[in-house]
Amino acid sequence: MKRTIKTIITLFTALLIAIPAFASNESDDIRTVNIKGMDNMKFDVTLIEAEPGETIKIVFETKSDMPPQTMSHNIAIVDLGTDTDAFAQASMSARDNEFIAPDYEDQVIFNTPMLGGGESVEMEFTVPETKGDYDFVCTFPGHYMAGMVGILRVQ
Ligand SMILES: [Cu+2]
Repeated sequence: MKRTIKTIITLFTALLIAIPAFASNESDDIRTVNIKGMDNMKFDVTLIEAEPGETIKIVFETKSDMPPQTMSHNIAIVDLGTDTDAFAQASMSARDNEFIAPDYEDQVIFNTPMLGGGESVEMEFTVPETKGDYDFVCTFPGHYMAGMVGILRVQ
């Protein structure tokens, strides 16, 4: 009887160790895409290639020593057919909504929060099934106009 209890406890302990290990192995299958927003108002990566329906982990970081109200960045990926110029223009004045214009929210398929220097975020994103070139932009005022843009290429 004593041995049975010990066996059960051993099995239970083994299970407790095994479950998190399995879970972490699974998340390792997700491809990580690292992107930084720089002081020159550019992304260090301007082309992300992905497969339709793929899940990717976007790790985004703002590299800056400036105060956040002067230099912050985000990533907003817009759907195919979106007027990216108009979206970026409208978002400049949407400070209360993380600089995402409410009128365009349904055309934003992914966005990070606005991050100041030294801040970073990890977010999973399911790539659309429809192939094409999706624009991604930083919507901090002036940055899109300065060329803070890139393409998510789904093929
Ligand atoms: Cu920016």
